[in-house]
Amino acid sequence: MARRLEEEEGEQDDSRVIAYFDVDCFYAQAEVLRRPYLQDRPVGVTQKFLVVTCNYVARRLGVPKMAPIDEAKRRCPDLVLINGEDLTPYRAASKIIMQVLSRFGTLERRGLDEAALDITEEVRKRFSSSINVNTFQGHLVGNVTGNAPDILSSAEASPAESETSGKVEISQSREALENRCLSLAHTASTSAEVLRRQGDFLLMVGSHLVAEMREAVEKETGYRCSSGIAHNKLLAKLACSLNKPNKQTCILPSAADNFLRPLSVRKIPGVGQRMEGTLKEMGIGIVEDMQRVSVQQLCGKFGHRVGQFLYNACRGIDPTPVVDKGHAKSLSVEDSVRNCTSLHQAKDIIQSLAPDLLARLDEDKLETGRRPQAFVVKWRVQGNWMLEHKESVLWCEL
Ligand code: TTP
Ligand code: MG
Repeated sequence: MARRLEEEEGEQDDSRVIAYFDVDCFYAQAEVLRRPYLQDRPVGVTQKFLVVTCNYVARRLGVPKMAPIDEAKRRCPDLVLINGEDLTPYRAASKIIMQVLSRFGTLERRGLDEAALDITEEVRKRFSSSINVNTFQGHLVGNVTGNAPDILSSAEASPAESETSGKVEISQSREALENRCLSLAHTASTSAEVLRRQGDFLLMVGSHLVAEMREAVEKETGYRCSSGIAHNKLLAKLACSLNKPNKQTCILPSAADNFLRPLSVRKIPGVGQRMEGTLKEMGIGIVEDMQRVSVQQLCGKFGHRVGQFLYNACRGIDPTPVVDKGHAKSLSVEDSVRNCTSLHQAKDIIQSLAPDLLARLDEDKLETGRRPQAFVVKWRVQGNWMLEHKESVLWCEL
């Protein structure tokens, strides 16, 4: 059993180039783009009593994301607040941003302002044609040192360095990198084997392409985003959040373990507050602690799927492919309410949500020709927060 589980972690394919994109302060950026005079002012976007996000001017003045409005105003009295409860403009912006990105590779949407892209094919094309080695851009996790021929194989950060000097501005080592790239490009053009083994180098070329993609997004849509580049989705997502806003970071496979080990388990995508608590009870606070736990223990505690995911994730392993899931299978609208104890109140809530849903169904029909088959109402009750639902097949066309 143990053997089978560990085998499931799969072969690490270091030859992929995965880019992860996250739009900077998305809703706030959308609002500022519509009102350029707010460019240099602190701006927060509100939903109910929360500032769900704010621009980086506001963040520098001490306003965090998801702050209660009172608290945000206390920290930054000049904060300009804009109501962001109508998501229509954000959905529209998301669509055009994703359209630009999808020109460069297979795109998997991960929410309104995030996407993972497999850009391996485009990188390989550039790799075997001409590469402008003078235009490396972004940050690099990995200690780029040594003589030119050894640069990529020695790109490791010690645990102590991983948070600081481990993030090396590529430009600092430009001369050495250029030498290495030139020699590799020369060899690789004649040998597919060299190309396959030089995953690090593919990521470097990927960095170059990602800079171009971010530039295309900004030029064509106005939006700035940050990006991560790595050989899998997990590492690319983690890299993406390392240097924000409007920056990109590449994690080399050889540096991944040292980078991951000191991180809080909470940094692993999918580990929420509840799982963090359970892991704490097991004596697991950071990724390094998790690496010491067997796959059987993790599967015993969290079930096979999640246990196996955690076992892989803490080793920087993520064999999952980037999948273009196409149009969403369902459309939903939701809201949280303080008080809903009667059928009458429930009807009012559904009526207030319906116009947005109907507008989106019409838009979806124009794009895909689909009409909905079923209508589902889901709700959570304060206290146990368990999701309950009732489903009904639609008897008429909406
Ligand atoms: P995020 O990408 O988490 O945040 P952000 O884009 O505002 O900022 P960052 O630069 O750190 O990426 O979320 C995207 C948008 O989703 C955000 O602008 C507002 C919205 N949002 C909510 O409405 N509620 C939430 O709980 C979160 C996390 C985000
Ligand atoms: Mg974002």
